[in-house]
Amino acid sequence: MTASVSLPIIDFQPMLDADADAAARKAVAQQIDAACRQYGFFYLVHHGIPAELQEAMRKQATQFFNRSPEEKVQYSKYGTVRGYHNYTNQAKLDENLQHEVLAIVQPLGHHRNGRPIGDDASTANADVFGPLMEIADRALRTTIEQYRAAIMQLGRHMLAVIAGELGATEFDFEWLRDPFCTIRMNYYPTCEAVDRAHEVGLKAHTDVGMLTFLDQDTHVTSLQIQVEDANGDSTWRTVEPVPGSLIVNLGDMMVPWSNGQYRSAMHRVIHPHKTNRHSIATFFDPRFDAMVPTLKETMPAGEAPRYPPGCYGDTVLGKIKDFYALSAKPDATV
Ligand SMILES: O=C(O)CCC(=O)C(=O)O
Repeated sequence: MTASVSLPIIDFQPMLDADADAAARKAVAQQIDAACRQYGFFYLVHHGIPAELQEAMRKQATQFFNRSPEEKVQYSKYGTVRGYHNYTNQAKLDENLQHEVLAIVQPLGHHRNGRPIGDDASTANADVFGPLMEIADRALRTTIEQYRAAIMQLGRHMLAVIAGELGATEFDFEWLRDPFCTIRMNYYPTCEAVDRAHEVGLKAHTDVGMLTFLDQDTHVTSLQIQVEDANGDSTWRTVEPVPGSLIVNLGDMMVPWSNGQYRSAMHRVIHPHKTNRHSIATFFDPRFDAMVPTLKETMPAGEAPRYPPGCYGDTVLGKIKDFYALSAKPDATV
């Protein structure tokens, strides 16, 4: 059995409380900074996302995955990131462990008759992201929109805290204007409900962007992260659910931004359980075409950054096909 990791449980309340004293805020910022260095993962409690909104989002996810296969497949944009994917039926299973996903890529903000309007980076790369997704179900759509807005606000706040801890005195990053957001609603069926020749789960990966906020079911332990010991050797450890928390993890762009001080940790899901599991991963990422520089305060005087500046969108496009093992139409040879 895989041993579990004791990730720090960080209480964000002082950051949300106008009356909290400076010492309490500093203590929170220091805990976040230490967790970013050691694990690239931590639990966040009293994060300010209303419990009713989290509950509404979970309810929408559960209702969606409970729909019939015929209904869910209406949300498929085969061969692209956006929409519904059922890796349980996928021929090329080695590419990804068995699970189902509803991937919601922005834009979400403006709709007419349930259809998104407007243009952005994802529509400019529609061959990868897929055509804009119509979410006719009003409750699903509005819950996603509210949840996304709340997490984006938390993302900006968290990044400002982290930047301050890295020495930045100002937080108005050009590359963070119009952050790119994807939400992945994940569903892991029971191991009995699927072909036993394959494992239920999600393959090992790092996230591409800045910060991911993960809401996971609390009745089962399936998430694992790679931790490094003092010799630099890596081991997989399970992440026990902590009720009321969001898990925050750092994406790849945080490494060059912090000049290599922070970790973007590999993680995966192994779900050999007789009960199903839901999780909702929300990615708070830079503007799609932004070049994310190294934060100048992280560079010792006279030294160059350890990493060349990377364009977020190019990095995503490069990584996407590997990660998603994009689903082909069921009758196609994969
Ligand atoms: O289901 C989980 O706990 C992890 C989800 C995840 O890593 C992802 O959707 O990228």
